[in-house]
Amino acid sequence: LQKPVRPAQIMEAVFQVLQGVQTTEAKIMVVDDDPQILSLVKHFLEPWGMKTVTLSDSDRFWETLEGSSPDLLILDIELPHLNGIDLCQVVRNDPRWNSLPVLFLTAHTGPDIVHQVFAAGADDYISKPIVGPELVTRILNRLERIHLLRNMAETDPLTGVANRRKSITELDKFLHLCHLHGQPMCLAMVDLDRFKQVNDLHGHAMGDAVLRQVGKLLLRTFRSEDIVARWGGEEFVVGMYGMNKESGAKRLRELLEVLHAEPLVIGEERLYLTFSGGVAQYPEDGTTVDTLYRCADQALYQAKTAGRDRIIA
Ligand code: GH3
Ligand code: MG
Ligand code: MG
Ligand code: MG
Ligand code: MG
Repeated sequence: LQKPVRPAQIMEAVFQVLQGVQTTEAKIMVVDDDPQILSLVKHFLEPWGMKTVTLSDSDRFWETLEGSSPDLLILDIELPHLNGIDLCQVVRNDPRWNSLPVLFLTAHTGPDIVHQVFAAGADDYISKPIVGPELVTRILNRLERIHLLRNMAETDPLTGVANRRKSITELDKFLHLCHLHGQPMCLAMVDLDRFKQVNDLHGHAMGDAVLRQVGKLLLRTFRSEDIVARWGGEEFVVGMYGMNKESGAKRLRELLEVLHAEPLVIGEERLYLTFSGGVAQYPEDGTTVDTLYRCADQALYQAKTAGRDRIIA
C-alpha cells in the first residue's frame, strides 16, 4: 500500500494543503519527555505560523490542555507516569475534548503499536525520527479536516453564529476555568419580543433576515472571547467569562438602547425590534450550564411578564 514519496512531492503536497487551511495560527500541544523532540517539533511548526505548547510529562497535562485549549494534540507513547495511549483514551472519553485531533509520535511502528494507537482514538501517527515535511503535512491535513467538520457541526446555518451544541461545549469550558481560577461567569438568555408578529406581518423571509441581523449585532456587541450562540428559534445565549451579571446585564441594556434609537434595516424595510433578557451568574445562581440556564430562563420569563423590552438579572 505504501508508495515511497520523494521530498519534492511532499513539499508540493504541503503547499496544496496549506492553501486550504484557514487557521494558520493553530495552537499545537506537544507532550514528549525528550526535550530534543520538543524543540524539533517547535522548530518545524513555527515557520508555518503554528504556536506550540510543550510539556515534558503527564503531570500538568489537564491544566495545560484546559489552559491552552489547543487545536491539535501530539502525544509521545512512552512518558513518565502515564503513557500516551492512556492519556489519549482519557481525552477521547471527555466530551469537552473528544473531537480534538490527536497525533502520536512513535519510534515503533509495528502492527501492534499502530493498532493500539488507533484503538485509543488517535487520528494519525508520525514515526520518529521526525521528518519535518511529513510532520507538517500530517498536521495541516488534520487541521483542515477538523476545521471543515467543526464549522458544519458548530455553526447555526441561518445566522452563522454558534449553535446550541457549540455553546454548551464552550460554556462547559468556561465553567471549568471559572472553577480553577475563582472567576465569575455571566450567562444571558436573549429572546426577541413578539417575533411571531414579524413573521406574520412581514413574512418568514423577513423574519430570517432579522435573525441574521440580530446574530451580527450580538457578535459586534460582545467581546470576541464571549460566547454568542443561537439557542433555538428566536432565542440567543451569551456567555461572558470573568463577568458578573450586573456587567452582563449592562451590556444587554446598552444594546436595547441602540435598538430603541435605530431600526434594523433590511432591504427597503425599517423595523423596530426589542428583546427581553434573563441573566444568571456563576457560582451564585448555579455551577453547571443546566442550572445557570434554568435560572437565566426564569429571569427571562419575568422580563416577559413584566412587559418585555427589559433585562432582569
Ligand atoms: P414573546 O415576546 O413572548 O417571546 O413572543 P414571540 O412571538 O417572540 O414568541 P413565540 O414563542 O410565541 O414565537 C416565536 C416565533 O419565532 C414563532 C416562530 O415562528 C418564530 N421562529 C422561530 N424560528 C424561526 C426561524 O428560524 N425563522 C423565522 N422566520 N421565524 C422563526
Ligand atoms: Mg518518550
Ligand atoms: Mg422564544
Ligand atoms: Mg416563547
Ligand atoms: Mg420571543
